[in-house]
Amino acid sequence: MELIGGIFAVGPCVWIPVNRILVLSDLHLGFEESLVRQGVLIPKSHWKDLMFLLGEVLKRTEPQTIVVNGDIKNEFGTITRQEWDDISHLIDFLRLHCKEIIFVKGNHDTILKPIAEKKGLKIVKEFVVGKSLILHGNTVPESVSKDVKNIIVGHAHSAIRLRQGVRTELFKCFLVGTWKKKNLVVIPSMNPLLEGSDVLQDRNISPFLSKSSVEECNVFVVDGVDVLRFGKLKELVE
Ligand SMILES: [Mn+2]
Repeated sequence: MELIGGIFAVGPCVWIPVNRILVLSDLHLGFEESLVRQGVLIPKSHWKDLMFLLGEVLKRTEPQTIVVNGDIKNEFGTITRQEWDDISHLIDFLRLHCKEIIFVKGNHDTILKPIAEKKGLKIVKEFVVGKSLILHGNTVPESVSKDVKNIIVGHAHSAIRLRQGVRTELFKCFLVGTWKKKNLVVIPSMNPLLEGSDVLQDRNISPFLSKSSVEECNVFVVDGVDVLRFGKLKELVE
């Protein structure tokens, strides 16, 4: 599904075919451990679900470069054994499917450095490809080059609650709008356990979006590897 000129969505990931770049965001590995510590029961299939989804996305895209756009891990400050193993496993898996992996730093990634060093991976603040700037998106940049036409961010964990008969369900979604006259693409979280924040309830999910600019965003709903166009957020409000 094309989100905006040359930028596609495959599952919860952004795919830029001309550069063979796949962008995924907000894996929040270790999130299930923190839930377990809080006494929340979760399905054990979580890791399998994530790897299956990632496998499907990789099969459809065959990227040259994979950009992990921030918040690969969940906890601030410490790293648990589980997180270390998961991240290590994930990097090895991604490496089998691309030539290059780039970590863009997120606000939860304070101690990602030792992992990146061990795996010989670079951590960057932002990544420019063609006319697109990829960054985590917890803060807005002070200045952006005139050559940049598209800004691709994560961090917001964008989702939307949809009604199906009497039931409602939260779906991950992309938001496509504008920020300072540039195209803005907000990527949802890749973590299957972390559906996200409902944009119909919370208009302040990203520092790149004001209450009025979020209303103008086009919503693209993610259902597994499929992505559906839902039109503008303000038209979905009723
Ligand atoms: Mn974040």
